[in-house]
Amino acid sequence: MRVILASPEAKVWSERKHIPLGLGYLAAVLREGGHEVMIYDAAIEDVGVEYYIDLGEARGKPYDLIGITATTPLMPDAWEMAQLAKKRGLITVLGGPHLTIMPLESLQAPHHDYVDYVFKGEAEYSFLELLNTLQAGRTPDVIPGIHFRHRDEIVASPESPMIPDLDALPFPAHDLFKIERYTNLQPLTDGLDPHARSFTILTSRGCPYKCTFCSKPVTGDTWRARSVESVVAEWRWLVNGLGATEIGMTDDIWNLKLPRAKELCRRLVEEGLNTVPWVTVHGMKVNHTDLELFQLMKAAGCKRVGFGVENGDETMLRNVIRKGQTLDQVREAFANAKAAGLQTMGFFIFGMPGDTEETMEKTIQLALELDPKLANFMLAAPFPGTVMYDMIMEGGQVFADNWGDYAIHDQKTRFTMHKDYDPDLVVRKWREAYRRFYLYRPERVLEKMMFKENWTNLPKTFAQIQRFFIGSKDQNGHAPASAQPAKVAV
Ligand code: B12
Ligand code: SF4
Repeated sequence: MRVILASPEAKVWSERKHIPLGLGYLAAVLREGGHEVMIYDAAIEDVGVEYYIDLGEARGKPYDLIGITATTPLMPDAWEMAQLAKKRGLITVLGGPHLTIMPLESLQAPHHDYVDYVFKGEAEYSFLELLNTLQAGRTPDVIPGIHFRHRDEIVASPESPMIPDLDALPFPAHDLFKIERYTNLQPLTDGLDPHARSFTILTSRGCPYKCTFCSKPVTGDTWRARSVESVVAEWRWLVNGLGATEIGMTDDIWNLKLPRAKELCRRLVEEGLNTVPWVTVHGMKVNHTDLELFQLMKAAGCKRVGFGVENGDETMLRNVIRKGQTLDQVREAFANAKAAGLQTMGFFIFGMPGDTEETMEKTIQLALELDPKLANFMLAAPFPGTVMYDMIMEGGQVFADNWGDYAIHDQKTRFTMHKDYDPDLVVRKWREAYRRFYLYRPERVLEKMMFKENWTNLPKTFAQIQRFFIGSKDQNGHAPASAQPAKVAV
């Protein structure tokens, strides 16, 4: 079959473009199975997906099916894309994190008019099975994780167990990405290179921790690691075969097993693959690190490490966020990473249930104390299916009424709780954090002024100043009263 695998544009991340790796994995498996695949990522394209659909038609090689990926905030765009494709006669399939949490929603009105199949979970093998079934002219029956309408009923198959042997999967079809259109992975600190050849790599899937805000429906609680040799072989292909200029590790927790993490670094050095800089895009876990790991990472070409710090209050960390780490472990990890010569990034969340002026102040104080190169302050977003969502529903109310509102970098809160929780205060403290970290310290201001991108792209600079330091009328505080109560069904 001829297939388009598509991702809508994540507007909130418009300034940094990452390859949608999940589509790369699906593409690789479908290609091995004999299907013809193109990847369409709206974030880097100048034309809509319909352009390629029409082009295929005009050239006498029409596409048969479109597979669309979506996280929660991308759902409105995913539905729009499915609608466009359906109008042109394609079979439409949806998958990804949001569909894993809420597979039925997209098969109900009004979406069932344009969504044919939905997949829950890791879908490399099951999606291939669907394509083979359709190609053979058969009706799909029981395929792991598949959901579809048959007459007036929804057929829902149980999800398959998570793929146990990740080494058995082919490498993602990195060659199908228009890689020169992606930016470097951390433009906030490095400048936005619009022609970086930045690839991401996944060395493991899953995470055994259970942070209450974290929505990890796809990769789950069981950590599954690829062998070091398999990772090194993919790394070699990226560097020597595809000319990578930067690599980002996107595992949930690549450093869970310290000896394996160290072994990977040693092998990168031995192979001479340490010439291309790499970063940990998502946080490392502080309590699975030591000085030697950071030194080995540095030797292996790593430039920057990120850590999920989340909150500066020990009780919040332990009882509300359930992060499984202490503040001392956070301090130690930052100190060791800096001592090894790595740049650091810290991720902090504002407005978790139970956050007060005092705890948020402690978070700001901790950020100032740790003083990472980049501090990322985020507003808590209650993704459905998380413990945090349940905590809120016990005594509060979610007032985001559109999945598009679930982008965690948008400057508005999305829920309220009992009388001690003040959504407006949360936004004020969040903005204060940015001001105190980036604006009120001369060394930081100087650093920003030396940053070429801030002068060569003034409209963007002003937009960021507005967004992080000032805010606009409709972005301050929570959603308008008309958006309440919650219209979100879980
Ligand atoms: C790297 C990453 C990013 C990168 C790049 C994202 C990109 N372009 O793909 C950046 C930093 C830009 C990013 C941004 C955001 N991210 Co992010 N990100 C990740 C991370 C760590 C890895 C993604 C990945 O490669 N996974 C590995 C692949 C193999 O899995 P997958 O993509 O889910 O694909 C598999 C299945 O889902 C399924 N599948 C996927 N698509 C399709 C399509 C079809 C048709 C089918 C049949 C199957 C299918 O099959 C795939 C293969 O098994 C995940 C955490 C995680 N463990 O997945 C979070 C995660 C996806 N992100 C998340 C969030 C919240 C966001 C943001 C919304 C944050 C924000 N700013 O508000 C944005 C949204 C951006 C977007 N594109 O949607 C959440 C999503 C939760 C949810 N309920 O949707 C996750 C799960 C993190 C978490 N634990 O909370 N993210
Ligand atoms: S450690 Fe990271 S990936 Fe694991 S549950 Fe916590 S936030 Fe999610």
